[in-house]
Amino acid sequence: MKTWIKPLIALLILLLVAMPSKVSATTNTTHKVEVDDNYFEPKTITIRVGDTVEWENEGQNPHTVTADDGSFDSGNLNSGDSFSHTFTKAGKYAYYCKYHGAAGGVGMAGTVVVMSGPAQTGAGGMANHESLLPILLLVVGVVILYLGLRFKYNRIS
Ligand SMILES: [Cu+2]
Repeated sequence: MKTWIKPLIALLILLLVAMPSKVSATTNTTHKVEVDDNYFEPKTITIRVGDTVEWENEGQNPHTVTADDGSFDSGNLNSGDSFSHTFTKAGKYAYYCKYHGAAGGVGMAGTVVVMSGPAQTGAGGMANHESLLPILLLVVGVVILYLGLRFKYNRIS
């Protein structure tokens, strides 16, 4: 009895430790911003860290999506073209169209507000604990069973 229980416990503990930190609740979403002649709709969009913004030129004229701080630039977007950027840091990102606007919110311009995601990481952490709990209970159960059997075995011998 002892011989197979020990490796089993070792395996279960290994499983518990090696368990990948699970899909960290990848609720990252893609937000669409319409590029039109000559404005962005919505002008200001609020997203979370890790989210992506996709701009699509639904107008007739060419436009650009150019960050004031240079952190992203679509280059020329003809009618029907689109451009995506994923925001990995919280902050306020002002952008403009090179043809119809300028840095500082002049003319054809917009803003992406990126919030740090406490709700996101919180949900992820909870999911991790929920998925680990049954395994933890199983390990504890096996250990108790093992100790019980060993106690009984020792008393007999
Ligand atoms: Cu434009």
